[in-house]
Amino acid sequence: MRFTRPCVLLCFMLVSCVHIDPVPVATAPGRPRLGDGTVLTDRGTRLRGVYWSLDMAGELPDRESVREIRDFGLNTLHVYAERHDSGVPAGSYVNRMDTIVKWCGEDGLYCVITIGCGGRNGSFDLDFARVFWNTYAPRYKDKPWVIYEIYNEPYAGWTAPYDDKTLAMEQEMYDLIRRRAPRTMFLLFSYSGALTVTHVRHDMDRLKVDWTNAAVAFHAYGGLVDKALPSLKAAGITAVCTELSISSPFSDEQVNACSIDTCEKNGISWLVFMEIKEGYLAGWRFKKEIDKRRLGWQPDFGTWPSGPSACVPPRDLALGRKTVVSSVENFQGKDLRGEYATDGDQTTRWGSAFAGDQYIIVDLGKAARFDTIVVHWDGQYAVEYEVLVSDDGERWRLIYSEHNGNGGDFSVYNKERIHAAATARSVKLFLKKRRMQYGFSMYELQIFDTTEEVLPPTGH
Ligand SMILES: [Ca+2]
Repeated sequence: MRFTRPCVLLCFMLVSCVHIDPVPVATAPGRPRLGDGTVLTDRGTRLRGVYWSLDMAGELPDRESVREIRDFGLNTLHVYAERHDSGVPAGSYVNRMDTIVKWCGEDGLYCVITIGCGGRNGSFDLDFARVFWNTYAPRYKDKPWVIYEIYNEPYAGWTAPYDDKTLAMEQEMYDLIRRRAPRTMFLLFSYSGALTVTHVRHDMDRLKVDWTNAAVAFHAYGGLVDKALPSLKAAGITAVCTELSISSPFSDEQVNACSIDTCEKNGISWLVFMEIKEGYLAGWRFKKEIDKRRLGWQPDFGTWPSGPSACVPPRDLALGRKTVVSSVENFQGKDLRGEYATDGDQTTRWGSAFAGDQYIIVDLGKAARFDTIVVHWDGQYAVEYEVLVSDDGERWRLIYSEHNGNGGDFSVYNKERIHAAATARSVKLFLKKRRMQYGFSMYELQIFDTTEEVLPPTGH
């Protein structure tokens, strides 16, 4: 077709005025499938994603935040659609959920939909779940890019095996979803804690489920996936990590890069517990952390990040350093020595005498800058403590006080992150008040400089 000159001019003016998106238009993904022990895209690649919490305030993400997901090597949006503890009836956000599903399709993204728990993780509401899945299961049954995840962390035991009541809920929701969305891929359990093959098998065997288009969801907290994933794979259990992050030493960065590395090396699809907000994926957190830890994978869209994954963990300045403590508990004939808190072994611990006012001092060998201390407590954490530093081991200066410690939400993660910055040679935790009558006890005391640049690896 030939254009007349005015038409060409008009077209030129229009094009000049509108924003031109440089990313090619995506097509909606087809049905995911199982393969290699995980859920794969229709192209055979792994799911990799981030999340949006519609459940918390009922707000849509901004359109651009969804669109930019694929610019960061990702292909999935994990949506906590609604929650049972908000007083908002199930199904209330259906119009907003429609919008998110539509955007995902337009952007070539998979969309994993689940029920959030708000502030009540470790519980579920059966009536809420019934209404929720009766609303949503049929609604997106013909949207092949939508995946259903029955319920986020529904059980306060956090890991397998679940109790009878929770398994009954999983079974009922499985039956409901299968009936109303026969072809939709979906995920069960959403375990939070450490997994063992025996316990996961126990739960799987208790349910009547066709595992040819369903898989086990788990969350990779505490570095526990390192051991669990190879054994799950070896046992032929198909699994997807639907959250990883918070137990990173740098928990507020919400990217546990080394857990991503573990998932990549084991060929498991993964979703980071990192909300999409303007700028999060770009300069501020995701990209920075992935680059810093030298992670890579073959992205579905674009060219970042590329290359093999080779996670460089944060450097623990306390690891293997001389450690002095005020007292040592003898537990079942064995001394729980101070050095066990800095040996890098999560199974060994320091335990103090059964009294308040105890200390642990780590000599870093030379003056070093740090800004983060991570304590991996045993059940007996300090409610009140101080952090002091010294350059000569004699004169101490206070850099941090805690009067209401909770072990860092001990019941779930048992890691307490302390924001305490200094440049000094020795670090002392003066533990004043105990949670219970026993001694203070910690598995590991780690000290980090989160601003430290990761140097390129030398050699091979
Ligand atoms: Ca230890």
